[in-house]
Amino acid sequence: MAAKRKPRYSIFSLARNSMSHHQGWEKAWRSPDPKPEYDVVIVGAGGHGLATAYYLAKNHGITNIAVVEKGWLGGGNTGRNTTIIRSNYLQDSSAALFELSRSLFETLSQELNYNIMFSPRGVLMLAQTEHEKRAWQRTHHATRLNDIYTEWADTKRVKEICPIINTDPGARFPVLGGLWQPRGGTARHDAVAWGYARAADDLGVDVIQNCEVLGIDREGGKVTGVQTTRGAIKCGKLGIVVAGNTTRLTDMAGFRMPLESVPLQALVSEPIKPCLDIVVMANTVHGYMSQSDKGELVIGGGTDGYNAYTQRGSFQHVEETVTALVETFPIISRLRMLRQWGGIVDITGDRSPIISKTPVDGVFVNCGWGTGGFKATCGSGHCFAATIAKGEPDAVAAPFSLDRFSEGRMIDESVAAAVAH
Ligand code: FAD
Ligand code: PYC
Repeated sequence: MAAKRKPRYSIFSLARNSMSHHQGWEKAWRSPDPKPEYDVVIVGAGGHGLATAYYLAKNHGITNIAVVEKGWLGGGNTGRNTTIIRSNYLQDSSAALFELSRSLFETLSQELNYNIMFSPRGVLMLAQTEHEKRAWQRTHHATRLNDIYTEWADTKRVKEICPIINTDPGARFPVLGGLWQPRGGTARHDAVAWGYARAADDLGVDVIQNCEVLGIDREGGKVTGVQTTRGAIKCGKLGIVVAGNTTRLTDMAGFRMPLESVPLQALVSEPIKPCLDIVVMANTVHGYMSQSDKGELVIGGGTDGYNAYTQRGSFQHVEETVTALVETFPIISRLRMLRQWGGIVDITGDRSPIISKTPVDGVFVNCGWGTGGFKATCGSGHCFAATIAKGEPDAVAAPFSLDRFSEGRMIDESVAAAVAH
């Protein structure tokens, strides 16, 4: 169902505004000052925080919500990722979560009345060692049992799907096949944040940028509010959705998290004519690629091997990634790289996220998405909203609680995480 909103522009107003340097264009969302008190405060206006606020308002009728953001909305990992969407995970609980999200992406433009440019162009995970082949074949069987459509592609089929791949059997890492998910793909990352922000704003949610949380107030083991750069805000419930900054926030609330924060980086090449119409991931050699609508090759590699908050990546990673990809895609060997950037990702021991209540009554966390949470934005928001509204995790979120680390109930997705870390 589309979010309830009045049409803002007619064909005439669009024509008039195109001549007037956009004067008089209505803002897509308001910029309110914080109110003294809200039912729910969400920290972090990335895709996950904004989606959570939207589903809280739409599915649970809770609209007295503030989403507070220290910078600009979508300026964290949401605006820094390489936009890959897939649900080819091994464990049943992950398959349920990531497939819920992938399927919500299919209709998200209609739901939000905002073009998020979902492009189900297909995602191919290459197998370049015998061991990797077995791991992906196992995942293929698991996804089929979970009713998620994937195919096992042999080398000939890989070449058909992706003609620019070097399938020479004499290569150092020969292509032995691949796991193909035709309904995976990409979406425009910042449009996802903007679409959720506008739809949440329409439902009465206050999205407050330039508002950093500096402290978390508690009384008798229960949250009472937050201290921010724009003053104190009281709240009944608090959702922490800040990706690589999670442990900084949970330190403020007085409990520890099983997370590490490390940089992950990506880069784009100069634009070239269309040559790659799928997403391809080569995990043994640590590189993956897709082609943007502008023609740039969007490329990423593994995480840096140290903790940091720099939102950059190390230079040797650029070199390693490109060197590795040139072996499998010789066509890119003469391309110049245009720019490179990084984000800080929060990684759990089992490479699965945390969607959970916490030791502080009224505080909920949504984190640990590591290198792979963009694809989960819709599903994560959907089930985190239910968890906050009901005070207990819903069926999809339940396996991802914090308790699993003390109970030893790991959800091992180190192969599906696909990016080495
Ligand atoms: P974010 O978008 O980071 O939002 C958190 C927000 O919290 C930020 O805007 C931040 O400013 C704010 N914040 C932090 N501290 C405070 C505070 N004290 N007060 C107020 N606000 C605060 N995933 C995929 O599925 N596919 C991919 O292809 C993919 N590629 C990636 C490539 C790179 C280079 C990187 C870095 C990540 C990639 N990811 C990918 C992972 C994905 O980007 C993240 O998992 C996802 O975007 C996390 O979204 P989020 O909303 O939780 O976090
Ligand atoms: O989760 O598919 C993914 C991914 C690709 C690159 C970074 N994360």
